Amino acid sequence: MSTFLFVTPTWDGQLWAGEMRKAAPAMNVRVWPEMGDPGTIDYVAAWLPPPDVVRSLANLKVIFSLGAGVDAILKDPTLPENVPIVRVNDPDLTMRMSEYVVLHVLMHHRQQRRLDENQRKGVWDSFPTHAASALRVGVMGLGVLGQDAAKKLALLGFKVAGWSRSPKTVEGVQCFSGAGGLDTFLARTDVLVSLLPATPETDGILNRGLIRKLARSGPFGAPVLINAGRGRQQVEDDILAALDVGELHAATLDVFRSEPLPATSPFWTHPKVTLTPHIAADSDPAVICEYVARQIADYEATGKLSNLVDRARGY
Ligand code: NDP
Ligand code: OXD
Repeated sequence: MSTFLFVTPTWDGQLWAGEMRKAAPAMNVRVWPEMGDPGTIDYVAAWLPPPDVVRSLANLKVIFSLGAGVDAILKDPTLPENVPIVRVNDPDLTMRMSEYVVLHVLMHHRQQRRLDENQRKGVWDSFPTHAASALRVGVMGLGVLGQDAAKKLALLGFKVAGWSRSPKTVEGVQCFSGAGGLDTFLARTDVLVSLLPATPETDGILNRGLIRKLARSGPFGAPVLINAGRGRQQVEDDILAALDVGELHAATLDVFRSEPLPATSPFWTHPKVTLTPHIAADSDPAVICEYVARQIADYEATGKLSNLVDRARGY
């Protein structure tokens, strides 16, 4: 019988363990810190593991992330080097992210915040609106999540482009890549959506310099920023300053440098900011445990794993 350990100090480990027992009834499931003999653990699911815990699992076969991002695991400086890391790539999570991106692009496009404010004040202002085809959306990160969101936006009629590290071909989406493609991508973008992973290269990428390279010829005269990637990508003072002087028209932010967002953050009350508490694409415990159980069954049958993390790239 294989043994599976949850090391998720900021999540409800018992809840996850319950779902894992349903998904893999033959598995012996434990929750850190009650892990028993570390040498008996075959598989671990980790999210912000304390240093040395994962390293102490001498016979570990696979490390699982319970989300699509792996920064919360790679942050552990003591992580064993030779154990593969598998991340989540599941239609449930992908659909949740696409719902979020489509919702917020549409919200800005249809000026819903302005309509809500008018309703609150009892103002009947039927201002002119524009077609989806008038808005150029640019998705940074054309991975599993970025590609799906980009395709769904294109189906709605938005002019969609994407930017990734390596060149891509995505139907209905104009693709740019690498440092060489970034400025052209930004210059044609009215609504910038970030679905990038947190890596040393993407740290602070959403800064004033980048914001100034975005298009200003769109329907709102200034660009909109939507970030559901990671907070580390944001230079938050730059975003606030850009909103204040009108270099940004509005922003939707799901992720922040510090989470939970401190009560003192100006983002809470900024009139041009819509914020959500890192819920763009929740990991559903039942769904993700089934995904992990499937991976383990495949691994034990064939020795193969899918959706492996490349530690050198950081995602
Ligand atoms: P993928 O690994 O599938 O895609 C990442 C994309 O980013 C790839 O297209 C990759 O390029 C691109 N990329 C990475 N580094 C760079 C760079 N330096 N320059 C340009 N492009 C780059 O990840 P997912 O789509 O599954 O997830 C993306 C991220 O979304 C996660 O890492 C996580 O941070 C975030 N997330 C947020 C959630 C939330 O609730 N807010 C929920 C789930 C995920 P290439 O294709 O060339 O490799
Ligand atoms: C993830 C997340 O990476 O929820 O899946 O942020």
